[in-house]
Amino acid sequence: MEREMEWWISMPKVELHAHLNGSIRDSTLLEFAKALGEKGVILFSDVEHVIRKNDRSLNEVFKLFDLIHIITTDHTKVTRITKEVVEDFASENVIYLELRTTPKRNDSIGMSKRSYMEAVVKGLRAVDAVDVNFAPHYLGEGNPLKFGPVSDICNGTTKRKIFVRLLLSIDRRETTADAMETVKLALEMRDQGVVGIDLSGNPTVGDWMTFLPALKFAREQGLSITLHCGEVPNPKEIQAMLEFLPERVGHACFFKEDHWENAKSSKIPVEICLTSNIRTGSISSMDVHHFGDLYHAKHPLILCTDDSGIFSTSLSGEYILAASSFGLGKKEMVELGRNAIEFIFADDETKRVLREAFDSAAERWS
Ligand code: 6MZ
Repeated sequence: MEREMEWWISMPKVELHAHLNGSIRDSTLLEFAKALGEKGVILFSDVEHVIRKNDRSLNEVFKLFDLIHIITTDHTKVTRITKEVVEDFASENVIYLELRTTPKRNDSIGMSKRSYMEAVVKGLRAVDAVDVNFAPHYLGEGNPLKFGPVSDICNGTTKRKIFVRLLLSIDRRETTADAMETVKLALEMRDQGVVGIDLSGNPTVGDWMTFLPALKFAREQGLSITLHCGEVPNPKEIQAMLEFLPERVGHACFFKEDHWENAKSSKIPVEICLTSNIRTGSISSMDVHHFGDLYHAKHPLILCTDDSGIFSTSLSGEYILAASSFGLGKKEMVELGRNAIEFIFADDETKRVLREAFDSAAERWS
């Protein structure tokens, strides 16, 4: 059993839908909460109970995020959680990570969206357990962080390596001006690994049209866009989002037949978060999850964690869950993992290096 788990962990993987503040280690969150409890800012016993709870409705998840943001939103903590989240993904052989986070402003502690993001980048630079390649221009000749053979990456003899790219999230509670500020920041930070924009937040709140001017501007300027789409039933919004032709969508739990027709004919890749969908009740059980239909229709899809901390999962765990629920073998799962490379927002050179990494892994296993 343990060897089986090791196999899934050693398989190279690509993670494209991971929210920074949803991917924090429980131990770190509890440590921060305890410190704030001692200062009298929060009541630790109440918070501990909420953090340790496992089954949450979608609305409860967003209440938890409000609490998490109170606990984590200062520059030093943002740097620490970024470092740990990257190390955790790398430790299970995620070789390319698109990490998304909502730039936050908090005047009372002198935090601007920009300084929040600088703290994130500081976290990427602080990682020492693995080699992190996060800025595209590092890919030039003689780049010390270029991938060697995948055997080096996976056999533990040399430092693991991971590519990290950033997506800046717009929260559905924000205004058009907030969203525009986020897009402008993303453009300014392209040389620090920012490759796209995500629209997320409580799907029962706000109207996505509020963000359309900012999303259009992002697209004009060459940023890629992924939208949380159909996480709750909202047929009109789903239709309009699909017509916008985002480069990817997340979740797609409440698509109706005509939405699928549309998404399939446009070949819009879907980020699938199995555990998240089941835990939040968006999908009632694995046997009715749309992964099965999409997989058999050969529609582009990518297995992702969403919030590995909140839902106590890992990307290896999501691969195991998909394989066991849909009767897929390791060969099919490696193929699925390799296909994800085609839907990343990074450049062609990065894709080429990642394909090489997968192929030499496949050779090693055959
Ligand atoms: C929609 C989600 C989400 O940005 O502070 N987020 N948005 N659906 C989900 N499914 C469960 N999970 C996370 O990370 C936390 C933020 O990501 C979004 C929410 O806006 C949440 O506040 P950051 O790093």
